[in-house]
Amino acid sequence: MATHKQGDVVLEAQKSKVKPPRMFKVLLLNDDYTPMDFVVMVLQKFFSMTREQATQVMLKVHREGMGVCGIFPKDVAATKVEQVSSYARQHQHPLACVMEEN
Ligand code: TYC
Repeated sequence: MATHKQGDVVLEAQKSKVKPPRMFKVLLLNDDYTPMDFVVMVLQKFFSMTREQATQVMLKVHREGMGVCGIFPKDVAATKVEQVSSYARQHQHPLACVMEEN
């Protein structure tokens, strides 16, 4: 806000202080042991994918070594990584899930 000579008050545009949140990719890594069906199930369960979407992502990971499950704010990404890792451990599969800043 600036006050001019005549006492007029002028409202000046303020620079926005709101920054977009840092976003993180959640990635699945390939391995030789986790069954394909299990990976598809994980993608449906924790990333709300359809069976068709989940199959595409699983095959990409299988062929290319890694693939993106989704992009989320830091706390959400960390929760997904923990949920997937814990679920894979419970089922004794070596499936690895990691996050990296987008
Ligand atoms: N490579 C595994 C197999 O041949 C399948 C697999 C896909 C494992 C994706 C992990 O993140 C993964 N059974």
